Amino acid sequence: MFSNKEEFKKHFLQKLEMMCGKSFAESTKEDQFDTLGHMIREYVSTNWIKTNERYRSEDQRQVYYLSIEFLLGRLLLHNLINLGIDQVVEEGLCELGIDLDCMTEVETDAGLGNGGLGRLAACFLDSLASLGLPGHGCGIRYKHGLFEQKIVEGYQVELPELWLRHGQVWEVRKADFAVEVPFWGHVQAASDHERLSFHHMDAETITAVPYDVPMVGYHNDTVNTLRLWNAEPSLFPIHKDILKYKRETEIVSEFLYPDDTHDEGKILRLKQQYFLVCASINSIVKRYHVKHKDLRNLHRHVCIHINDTHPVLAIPELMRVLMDLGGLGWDEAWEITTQTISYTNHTTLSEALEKWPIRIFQPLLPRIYMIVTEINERFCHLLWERYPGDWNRIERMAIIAHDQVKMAHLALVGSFSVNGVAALHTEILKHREMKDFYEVFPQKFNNKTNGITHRRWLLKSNPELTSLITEVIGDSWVNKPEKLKELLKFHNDAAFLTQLQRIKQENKQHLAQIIKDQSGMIVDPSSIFDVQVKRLHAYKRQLLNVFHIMHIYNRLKEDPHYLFYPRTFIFGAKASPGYYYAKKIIKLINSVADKVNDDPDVRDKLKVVFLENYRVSLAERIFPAADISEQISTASKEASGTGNMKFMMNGALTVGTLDGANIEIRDLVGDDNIFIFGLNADEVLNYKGYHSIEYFHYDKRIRRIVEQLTNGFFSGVDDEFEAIYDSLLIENDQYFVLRDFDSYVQTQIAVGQTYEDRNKWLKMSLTNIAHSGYFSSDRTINEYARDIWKIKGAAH
Ligand code: 26Q
Repeated sequence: MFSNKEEFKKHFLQKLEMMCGKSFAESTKEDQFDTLGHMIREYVSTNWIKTNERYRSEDQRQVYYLSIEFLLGRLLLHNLINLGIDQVVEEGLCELGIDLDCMTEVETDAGLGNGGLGRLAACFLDSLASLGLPGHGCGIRYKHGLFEQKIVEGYQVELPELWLRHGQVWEVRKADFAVEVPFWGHVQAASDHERLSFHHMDAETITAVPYDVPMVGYHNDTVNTLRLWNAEPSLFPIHKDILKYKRETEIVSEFLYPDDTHDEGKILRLKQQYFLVCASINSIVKRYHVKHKDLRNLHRHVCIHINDTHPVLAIPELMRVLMDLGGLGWDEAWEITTQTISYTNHTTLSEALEKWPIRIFQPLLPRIYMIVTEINERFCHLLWERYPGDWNRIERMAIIAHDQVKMAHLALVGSFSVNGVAALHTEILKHREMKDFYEVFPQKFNNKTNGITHRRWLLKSNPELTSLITEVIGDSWVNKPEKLKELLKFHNDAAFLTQLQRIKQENKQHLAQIIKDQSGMIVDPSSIFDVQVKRLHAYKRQLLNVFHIMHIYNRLKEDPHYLFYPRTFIFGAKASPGYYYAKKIIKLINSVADKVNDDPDVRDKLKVVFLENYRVSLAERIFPAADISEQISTASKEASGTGNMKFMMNGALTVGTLDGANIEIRDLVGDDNIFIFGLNADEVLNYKGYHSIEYFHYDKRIRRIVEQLTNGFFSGVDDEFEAIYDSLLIENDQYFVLRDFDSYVQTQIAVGQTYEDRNKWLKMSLTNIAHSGYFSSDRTINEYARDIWKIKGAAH
């Protein structure tokens, strides 16, 4: 249907009139976007059906990736590229007077996620489809994704986000596959045919209706599925108050991570988790039954992967389905469940480990709670046999203890594979955070270093660099990104390095324009673009970056002739709405920006930009334009990071600690092609006797900066930064900001000096691009497929 641009134009115009009831001349940009979107969806339908038929006929093991987040971003250009019709469409539209780039801007990001974990899930779906692997996503169709961020007078303001305005074009509602999800009520035991059975009585049910989104593989005719569940009232509500029931039902898929500081919010979050899990498991089992009768073989045909612990109720839910619906006994059901479920851990921060109070869990999910209790009892029994008398250990490891259900323990016990997301992270899990469990289940633990899809983060976001690479090494790297290494032979090729520089410069000009459009600020594209974009968290240490900027500012004020290569510091970050400290850091960044950008003494050397509403589509503009990638978390705290890989792939150099996947970046490019500073993980984890106050007393630079937080340096905001001040001096700076300050400043001096040797810089940049193929999520997914899921791609 799209084989040439004439055909495309004809179809497009016909479709537009049919869909919108308007002539082309009357149509809006939105009409045109909807038309193209629907054409694409129809175009992929044939292959979508064929892919499903193929999986059924080949009877391949299917993987289901359960995740509470999928941070997809925009899909229009992504789909066009993967289908291989981007050029035909671009040319066809151009002849109609439509600019494809402008059209892509109409689409609102599908922001069904917060950050790394959600974007990883989206990259994985792209790799699964592009490798022709039978892997599908299961998630929630939040009506509102992550909030839209506005900065008003330096403060973050959150606005509700409405992605469905334009997201609807990609989804297909499948009402006939709806699943009933039971909550509340009580469990009745009955004995039939000498077997004890359990019945969930007086439950309130919510209907989960699937909306399927096609996941289009790259040039391979594979179309997998992302199934997003929408919460709707059941047909026969037992409630008298129908409006209340409708409201309580629909809210389950209304917001991503609603506030959990109150019990009401907590119940809602747990409801969401069970809603996702129950709907997904039941639809997986239903699909299994199309071809297979005996549930005893489920694990041979199905793998269910849980993305962190948020979907961990998949374990008791599968037990429930196997026993209560399938009639299997406990031991058989447990064997199958623990061979079906695999689990990825994304954090070692103890505050991020999920625990649910029994008083919330038990009434909401009475049958699931019973099953978790039984899992816990059997597990504690096993521990007792292995460690007789070691009550402390059993108390530490129990799934239920101190009136709480520990979700990570449930995941560790009920899965056959547990993986961390970078080498260091996995080692920390094995030898520290999950040491007790590693001792009992060493065979379960493995590492799968994260990756990113080079199709979105290079092909789509940096078409100029993509063309240059293809020009010099051919296009086989697109399917085998490891081949980017062939670029190393251009290390001494002056003409190639000049091209590389030209492309970076153009990308910086694009970003400068975006900055101007967003804030009115003029930044100089020949300055160093030094970028930190990621969620705002104390452990990610945006504060260290800010302190460095304040230091440079102070230095320039003291000595206007201080030799300093002009820099533009760029930030993008959303803070969780209830995270007070993180919001103060945003205010601080903006206060520093006001101070610095307004000061004629430093104006030509220093600029600070806070880009509002950091999200996938903005990230696609930022990574290609960066010179410096800030990856400065306190060592041992960042599980992996994935932004670090996106920067590297686009030729930015990393300034980073030896944390997460930074270590693997360093191992690949070597110490000469990365700027490493600060304490390492061992030093952080075993630090004895840190007294931040000493750094305040003995380092004049630090004292001055810390005092500036509260001494009126920022006009009109005297007590604004007290919490930051206190975190450093009263709470003893738990993220070692002051401890790493000097090392960071020294390293930044080296960065500035290196940049002045442009040839050297470009070679370093090239080395980074050349080694970035390892971080393609195709490599990561191939490892999951080989080691965990035991699945193979289809031969074409
Ligand atoms: C926990 C308890 C209660 C409610 C919510 C949560 C919660 C929510 C979201 C805990 C964690 C998350 C998200 C974690 C996340 O995004 N982690 C990041 O995952 C990336 C992909 O593996 C890594 O690269 C990052 O290092 C890691 O921070």
